[in-house]
Amino acid sequence: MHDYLPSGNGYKVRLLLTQLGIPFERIEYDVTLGETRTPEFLQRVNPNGRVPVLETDEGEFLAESDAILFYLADGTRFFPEGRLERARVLQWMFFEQYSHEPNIAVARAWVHVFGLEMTGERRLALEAKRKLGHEALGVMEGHLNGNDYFVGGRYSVADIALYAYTHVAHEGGFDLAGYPAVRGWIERVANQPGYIPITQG
Ligand SMILES: N[C@@H](CCC(=O)N[C@@H](CS)C(=O)NCC(=O)O)C(=O)O
Repeated sequence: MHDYLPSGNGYKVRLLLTQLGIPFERIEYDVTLGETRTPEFLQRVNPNGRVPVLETDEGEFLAESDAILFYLADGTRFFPEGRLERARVLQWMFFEQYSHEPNIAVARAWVHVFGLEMTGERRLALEAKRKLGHEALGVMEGHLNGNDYFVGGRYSVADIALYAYTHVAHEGGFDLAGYPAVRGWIERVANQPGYIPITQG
């Protein structure tokens, strides 16, 4: 697995691989040094210059964290069987990639990972990310108020996809105090068998 330890996108894959009991080798890149932008990486691993990328035993390279989750989880207890429920997992994963990750993960990356100096322009951009991030958290809160998990009443890769950056949202300046249902769900996910923290490679 081509990875970067602080990455929530990478963590999604690490967590699922561990919970599935699949041994894996991690190849670490420091994205703050542009190590995923070298000509070799772009040509061999991912032309989009990003991790995580799963390199299979057959020598295939699969990018995009939620696609990797689908690839690994399909046919296991982490992915439901019914047609609508399968689509619902995708619904929450697309929500994660469009409404959640670009705001909550990016705010965290600016503040916590890159430690960017806050110019006036960046402060405004960060405020915009925080506003949209809180909207996404509000949608999650609404769903979890009455549901223990995102799909079908049980833990699935929809939960893994959303958990990755939600449980570290405070590192991007998001206060979860106003989201009690989200906080309860964070605890339920952290109590799943085979759970590992984001800091574990
Ligand atoms: N949509 C992608 C996003 C991947 C992504 O943004 N990866 C970041 C680390 S979290 C990265 O590799 N950044 C390095 C760069 O853009 O140069 C996914 O879900 O895997």
